[in-house]
Amino acid sequence: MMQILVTGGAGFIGSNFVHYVMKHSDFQVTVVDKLTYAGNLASLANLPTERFRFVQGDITDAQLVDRLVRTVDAVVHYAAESHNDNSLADPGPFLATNIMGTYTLLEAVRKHGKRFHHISTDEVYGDLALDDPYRFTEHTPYNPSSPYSSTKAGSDLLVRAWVRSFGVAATISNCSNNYGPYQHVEKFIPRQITNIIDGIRPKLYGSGENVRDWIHADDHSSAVLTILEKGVSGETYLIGADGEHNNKSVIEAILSGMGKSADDYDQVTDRPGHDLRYAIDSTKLRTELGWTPSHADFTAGLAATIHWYQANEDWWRPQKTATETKYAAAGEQTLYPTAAAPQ
Ligand code: NAD
Ligand code: TDX
Repeated sequence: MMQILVTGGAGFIGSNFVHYVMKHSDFQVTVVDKLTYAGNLASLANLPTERFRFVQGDITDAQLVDRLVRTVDAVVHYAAESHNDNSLADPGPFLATNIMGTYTLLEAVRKHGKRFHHISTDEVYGDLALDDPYRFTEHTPYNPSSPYSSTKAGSDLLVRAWVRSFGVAATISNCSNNYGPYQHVEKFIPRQITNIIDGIRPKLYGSGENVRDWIHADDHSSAVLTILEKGVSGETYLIGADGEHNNKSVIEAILSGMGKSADDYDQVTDRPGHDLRYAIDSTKLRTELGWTPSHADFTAGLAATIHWYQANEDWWRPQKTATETKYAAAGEQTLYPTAAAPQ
């Protein structure tokens, strides 16, 4: 029975992965998580104690990391500072966790000869034109735009160097935008759903023509489990589910799905350096490892996600006011109230 260490397992995608692994494998799971503003123990409630344990700690703590890595067969590394807007306001924590944290883990897996899987993002490739016929592949050159994506790119390169120079058995996956339960209310989809619940108009950055390639968190989890079990050491796999939608259409779909007028949102200050379009070609993962997504219907997935936030207000309510206060303090301003704005 495999024992795995999941870093960042109290965050959005890490907690979804832990639930997925509990259901679809017999692995024993240890989560190490610092419980930053983004970590939430409530996302890991009711897991079987005989297969799951939680350790609060920082992945830059070399002694702790060494002690934990020694006891497992493999490390799945999700922990990161993950929000682009925060990285524009204060890049420091992104360098500490994303770069130094990954370095600390790599040194421990090198010392103890353990398998490592590194979770990364399609943002390392920069962005695409709206009409570009090509999507990102494993061969696309790195070209990150933000402090967040540049630290993720740096961490990917560290993993590659530890494979080549020290023979560490590691794989990397770069995934597109995830949605689903347990996502922090600072992120695009949960922010709009919880705004509407609170009677606040959704906030669209700039024109909203920006495209994201949406994948359900469960499909990300099934891909990572597949790579962990069948992936070839030293290889990178792109994870995506052909879910391209522009932000404007997603806001309209959320409003309609919650019984509101589709134009009842505000256009607000655009994100500096805002990437225009991400799109993943996941042919390698599908053909070489036989993975397929099972949540292909974005409309159905979005409806289930809206329902989850409506049913789990206790989970997100404690973060909501602080998150909106942070956006206001960062200078977010309404540019063009749409037709339905109150006069
Ligand atoms: P998240 O912000 O929801 O969760 C991050 C978790 O890491 C939190 O629980 C936090 O407490 C923990 N953490 C932060 N710093 C830590 C430290 N120094 N030591 C230990 N724990 C620490 O992020 P997420 O959206 O779940 O993203 C998880 C991973 O997936 C990240 O590596 C991110 O780059 C990657 N990713 C995210 C997406 C997406 O759409 N959200 C897409 C592709 C890849
Ligand atoms: O209120 C908003 N209004 C808005 O229009 C917010 C919070 C965002 N946006 C836009 C910006 C992006 O074009 O929506 C899109 C998605 O924004 P985020 O949820 O902040 O995600 P993004 O910046 O695309 O990055 C996400 O996907 C890749 C994750 O946060 C990263 O961790 C992951 O690497």
